[in-house]
Amino acid sequence: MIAFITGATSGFGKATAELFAKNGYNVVITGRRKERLMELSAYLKSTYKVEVLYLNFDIRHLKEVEAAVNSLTPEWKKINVLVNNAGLAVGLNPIQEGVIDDWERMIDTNIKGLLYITRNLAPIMIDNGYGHIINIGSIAGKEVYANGNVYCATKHAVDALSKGMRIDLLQHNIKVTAIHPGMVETEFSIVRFKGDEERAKNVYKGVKPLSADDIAETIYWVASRPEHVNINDIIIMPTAQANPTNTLRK
Ligand code: NDP
Ligand code: 8X3
Repeated sequence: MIAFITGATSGFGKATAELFAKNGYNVVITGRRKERLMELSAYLKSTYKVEVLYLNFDIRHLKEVEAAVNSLTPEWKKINVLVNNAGLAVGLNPIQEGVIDDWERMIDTNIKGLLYITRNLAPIMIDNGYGHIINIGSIAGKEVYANGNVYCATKHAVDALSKGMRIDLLQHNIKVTAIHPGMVETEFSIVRFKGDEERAKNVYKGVKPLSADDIAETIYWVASRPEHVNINDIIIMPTAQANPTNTLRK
């Protein structure tokens, strides 16, 4: 069994790669930070005795995505599960003060990057006659909060694309699931606040957020349902969070 996980250098992606490896999957791990991919690859191989392929590329660049997918050998093309996880929020500004470069990074990564990967891997799954695409959306793809504007729009796009993919891939025996987490403590807020670790920590102050392992377990659970069962859509939140703006802080 093979799982192809984008954005495996940190957060959900890294935890998911480990959980699939622990369960005997060979894994393809991707991301821009090569050192981290190399470290994770060595760790997974030695700890779980599975095969690991790391592909170091920027998901925003179509040519890099194509080259990475074209480098897969026939054995590595037998992908059972694709986790479209790579993504980010950058900035938290009202629309009238939005930073165009931040918007482009989010749109290029969360929407176009996810599309580039899917466009290149779905035909391989179709040829194989099986596959499961698990898209990581967000509660920001179900609701909108102040200053979340463009990030929320990109995750609403992931929600819509997941529904569209499910229809288009139905005839090809390919499952499509979308998972929409609330607050999870990873490097997400550090990236959103451009390295301001203090501001990032404040996001989780007084709250017990979800962990990357909570999301990995959800992804693995979804992927391990019987052949005839598909989980279409999941919203998963910390107990202390009702929606993006109502959080119980102690
Ligand atoms: P992290 O910042 O910890 O991880 C993000 C991952 O995405 C990294 O591995 C990063 O790798 C990769 N990535 C980002 N940009 C690119 C790119 N251009 N090319 C390739 N890989 C890229 O965040 P999370 O684990 O929290 O986030 C994972 C997903 O979950 C994202 O889609 C995020 O929007 C979503 N999400 C997060 C929530 C949270 O509260 N944490 C809640 C809901 C959804 P590298 O930098 O090495 O390229
Ligand atoms: C991350 C969760 O609420 O910060 O997608 O948008 S939120």
